[in-house]
Amino acid sequence: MGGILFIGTGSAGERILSIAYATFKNLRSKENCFVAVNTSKKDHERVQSYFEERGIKDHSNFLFETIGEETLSGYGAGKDPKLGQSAYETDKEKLLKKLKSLHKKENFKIAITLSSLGGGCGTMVIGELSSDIRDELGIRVVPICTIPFRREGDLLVGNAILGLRNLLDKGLNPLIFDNELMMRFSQTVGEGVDRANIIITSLVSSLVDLVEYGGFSNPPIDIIDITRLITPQCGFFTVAYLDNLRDFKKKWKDLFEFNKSLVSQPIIQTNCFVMFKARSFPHELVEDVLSYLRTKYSAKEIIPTTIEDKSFSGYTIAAMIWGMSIEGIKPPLKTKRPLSEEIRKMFKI
Ligand SMILES: Nc1nc2c(ncn2[C@@H]2O[C@H](COP(=O)(O)OP(=O)(O)OP(=O)(O)O)[C@@H](O)[C@H]2O)c(=O)[nH]1
Ligand SMILES: [Mg+2]
Repeated sequence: MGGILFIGTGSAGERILSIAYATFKNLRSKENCFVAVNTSKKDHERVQSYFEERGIKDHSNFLFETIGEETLSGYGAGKDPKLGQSAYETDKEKLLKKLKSLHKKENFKIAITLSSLGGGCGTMVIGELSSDIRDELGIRVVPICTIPFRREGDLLVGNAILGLRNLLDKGLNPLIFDNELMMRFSQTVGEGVDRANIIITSLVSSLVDLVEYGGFSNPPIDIIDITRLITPQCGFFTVAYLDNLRDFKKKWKDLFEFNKSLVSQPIIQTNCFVMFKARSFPHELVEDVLSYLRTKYSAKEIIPTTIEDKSFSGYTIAAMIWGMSIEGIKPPLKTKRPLSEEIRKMFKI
């Protein structure tokens, strides 16, 4: 009783959810439930074979829901968010009925929805479904979404803006993972996407840790507390980890900044959740981090918590920070073109 309802929408949402499920055993615990909502049946089959390859025999709490099958015949929504939205509208009643009955059985504490913005299915469905879960199931929702590599072009970038606007219009303020930041690490889009997925799934696993250990943390914390920090317009997350305390004391700030899921600036003030995790975490370092959040991120409200357990190795700081500007996202959410194309456009040749 009282786990997390995870929802993945579209190809990326479903893929990230399945990677998290396969990688972190603690997630699979039966009080959590995973639902992949997609127009593509192929994606569902892919995930099923992936579970098979990984030797995960029991995945009974990972459910597959196909939407819009009548019109889209089980294929993707062709990067057209209108098609994704109408697929959702068609099957919404049936889907919400299932989610309601799951919630009645499991009494979820919170829902976490995951999607990329940019494609046909996930872009609008994440906003629609998140707000329906909030309004009709009465659960608080934390949406997490990716925004496209800028070179993916006007269609995907434009779709992502549409999806973001839809979330904001519904009073949902997502945690954003900017795929573009992964260009720093990778030669290819595929490599960047893999790296992005590792970081997002680690965040998901930290949230599950919070449910598992939150009652023993200092101060004790309930994952629902996080939702009162959510404030416009959007948020980011970051993780800093090292196994050696001496190095960690010197480098945590660089790691914290380098691993941010989004680069932007606070609109005015921010609200922060920060989790410290180690076998035992030094008090003065906690103080340093809190004062850093106050000065660098104009943090107004901070919920800090320390989770200490003999089984933990190394030192981890995981933070989620809301109150960041969408206008201020860097690089801006618009298409990056090769220089030659820009010149041609400029001179109309
Ligand atoms: N981080 C991350 N981004 C992904 C992944 N797969 C796709 N993307 C990004 O997601 C965007 C496309 O979204 P998809 O999820 O593929 O699209 P969809 O919602 O399934 O839409 P349709 O296929 O048109 O129905 C692009 O910006 C991709 O770079 C993934 O596994 N991880
Ligand atoms: Mg797809």
